[in-house]
Amino acid sequence: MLDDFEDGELMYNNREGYWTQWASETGTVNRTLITSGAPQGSYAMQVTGDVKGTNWPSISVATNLNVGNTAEDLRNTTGLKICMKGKKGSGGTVTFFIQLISTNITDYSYWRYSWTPSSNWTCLSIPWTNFMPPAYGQGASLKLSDVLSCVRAFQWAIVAETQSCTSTGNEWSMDAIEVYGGIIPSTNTPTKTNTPTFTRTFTPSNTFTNTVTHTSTNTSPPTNTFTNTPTNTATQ
Ligand SMILES: [Ca+2]
Repeated sequence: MLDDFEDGELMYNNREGYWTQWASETGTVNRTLITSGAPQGSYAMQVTGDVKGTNWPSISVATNLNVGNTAEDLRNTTGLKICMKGKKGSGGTVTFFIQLISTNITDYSYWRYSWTPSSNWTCLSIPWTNFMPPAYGQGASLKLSDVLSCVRAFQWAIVAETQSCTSTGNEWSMDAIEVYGGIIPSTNTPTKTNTPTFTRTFTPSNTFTNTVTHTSTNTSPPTNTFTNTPTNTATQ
């Protein structure tokens, strides 16, 4: 189980990977602990936010696979299990993506699974084969096995479908996040010891500098061909 939120905090997943969040331009993003109605156990996480801006705005949260924030080989696993519910904001058009953050992609053209928000909790087993490359960038030229060989984090992104967008009141709740079909091998051996060098003194905040550039060529409605160029400078 990567994270089920049963420890009642939203800073680290169960493998001590760090959760991050960011919002581009004038958007906002927050994550809060759900304490009732969770589909698994007592707690879940809710992400809320506004996607606002004039240059293909987006908001997201992400969780690193391990404490060292190193890439891991997921080729021997099958996919991602997760329970979700959500609601698109009003006032603009957005898409909800689960993205595989792999270290062999540096232009943000990550492989992604497009999720249609459901107002009721829905638990899915999403095979990696349901993740698709964007039509541009490095991701478009890779194979799924290339991506799976070096996954560093999972990201949940709410992305504008228009260059200028004001989508307010987006909600994305999640619980019971788990890689299934195998055990995640820590091939890169995170340097976690019995004396971890981090302390749990972080507070969640939007302490990132983001520069998102989307270049869209809407050749067909289901094909969102844009380019994300976030420059995230995490301040911990
Ligand atoms: Ca839970």
